[in-house]
Amino acid sequence: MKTFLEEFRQTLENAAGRLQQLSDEQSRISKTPGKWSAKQIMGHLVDSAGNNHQRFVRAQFKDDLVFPGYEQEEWVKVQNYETENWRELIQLWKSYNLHIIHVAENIPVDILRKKRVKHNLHQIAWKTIPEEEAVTLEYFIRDYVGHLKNHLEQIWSQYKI
Ligand code: NI
Repeated sequence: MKTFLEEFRQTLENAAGRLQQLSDEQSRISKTPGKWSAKQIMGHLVDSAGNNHQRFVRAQFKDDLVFPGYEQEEWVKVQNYETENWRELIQLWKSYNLHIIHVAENIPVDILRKKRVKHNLHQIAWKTIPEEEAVTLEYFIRDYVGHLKNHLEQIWSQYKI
């Protein structure tokens, strides 16, 4: 987990630099009609960070991994991410994730690895796990990072940066 989090920190640093290559105007405009722009994708990743930060803390005070989902498309819409300042959005995303790394580093290994029989990762995970299969908090954290990286890939391929 330690190496994994170190690599995640590197991903954040590299991605933040790469994202800065886009201007405020470029990041506002989607290259694929009907798909999220870079600003909207980063906004979605801020929403994901906020929700998952809560989950990673709360998971330490209970036995299950059952958490509320959130209406992802609606969240992006009502927050009007396309009018937010691009550089500040990148900064917020990076800082929030650095804090999540800090949170994850402070979770005792027995809690990370504890088998959770009751969960709803068949609904809220990026790579879902069947309801009848036990899961761990470590899996859920890795899944969170997988989702984040997947959306970064979307930006790289959409904007050719
Ligand atoms: Ni997503």
